[in-house]
Amino acid sequence: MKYSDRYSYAKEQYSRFGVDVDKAIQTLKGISVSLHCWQGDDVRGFDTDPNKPLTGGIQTTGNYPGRASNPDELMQDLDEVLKLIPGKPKMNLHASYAIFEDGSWADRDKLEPRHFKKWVDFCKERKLGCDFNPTFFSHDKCDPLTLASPNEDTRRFWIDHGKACIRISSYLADELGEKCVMNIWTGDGLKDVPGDRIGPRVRYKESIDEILSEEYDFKKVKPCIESKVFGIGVEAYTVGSAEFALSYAAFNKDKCIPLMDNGHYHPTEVVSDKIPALLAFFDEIALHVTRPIRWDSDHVVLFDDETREIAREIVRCGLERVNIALDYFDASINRISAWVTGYRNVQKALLFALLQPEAELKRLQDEQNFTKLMALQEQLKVLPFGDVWNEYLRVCEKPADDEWFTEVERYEREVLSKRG
Ligand code: RNT
Ligand code: ZN
Repeated sequence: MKYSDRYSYAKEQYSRFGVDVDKAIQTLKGISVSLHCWQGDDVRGFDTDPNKPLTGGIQTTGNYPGRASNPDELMQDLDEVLKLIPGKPKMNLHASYAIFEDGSWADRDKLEPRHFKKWVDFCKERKLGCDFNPTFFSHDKCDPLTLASPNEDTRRFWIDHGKACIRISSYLADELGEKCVMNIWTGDGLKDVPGDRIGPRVRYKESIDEILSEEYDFKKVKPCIESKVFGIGVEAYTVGSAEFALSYAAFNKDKCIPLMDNGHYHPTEVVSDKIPALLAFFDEIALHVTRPIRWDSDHVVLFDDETREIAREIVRCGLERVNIALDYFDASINRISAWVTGYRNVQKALLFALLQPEAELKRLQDEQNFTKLMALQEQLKVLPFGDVWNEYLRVCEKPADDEWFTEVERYEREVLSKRG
């Protein structure tokens, strides 16, 4: 069957359920999804010794060759990724990716917008917005706590880092003309049974208060508070737990928004269900989309049930209310492929969600016709989705699923395998 015939057939199938396929494709083209720079170099960054251990309870595993080890390599890899992903990507940087030109190194409490000038140029040339993250890990000043530290000197250093990052986020938003989502996450916690649980939390709260006292326009800079259940080495106690982070965001709605990472909950909890729970109270939220296997393992995002369900809730609750970012790091496979696979799968999940006859499903639920609700949802799963996905890629002028991998193989041969 000819390609265009396949698409016409798919369109017809979806229209039987009242779904406008062309409209879904147009909508998807405009949904911004943040591409995390840290997949390219195993979260090492450029501001300190790249061989130091990754701290904060997160971990990359694997030693696949070709890791980017300087700004030029990382940007070159990002360009390769940008060639292969459809949609509207936005960059997502960590403060540790500051670029120091002419030996002008600055510690994290002293970072300035100019240290991100090269990234701004990179984004401008590619018409990308940019999100940002203070980096509260992999640094000598983690004692090992940061914003929750009982040591005033440590805490001050990290507050100053947070404030510097607000200024950098404002700069990114102004320069690029798109809002900058700035996520506050620390790995602060304890390995074993605490002697004091409230002290660190009060200090953490006061530290965030101070960071957010830095001036910024909340329409342009969106500070987020990311919660977590536990990390490696901090199994017994996490300062920024779910209740802490949510309460902070709820009590400071005019200054920040909550961020949920779907690797940061107990394994039977699902973020898809938490999205509408939060959106009953918050105007806006942010997400880190990842894939946890038994723990916050940050595997590459797949086109799986929960990713689809997360996408469906984003679409149902309002695309403009959810800031979507990727957050995973796999060092055991080709890193370009990891980036591309995850990004394309989030796009796929969003397309799948946009192709659901949501009004009809809602009506069946409200009429308590649960029998048909189940039957219909099962029917929808096997509609010719792949043909719509192919059409989307064609419209975006991006390689089909059976084309992009050959390009990644070429890049590995010609570029990655030559890196020292
Ligand atoms: C860690 C958090 C955090 C980091 C990134 C690098 O568990 O998910 O968001 O992954 O900031
Ligand atoms: Zn995260």
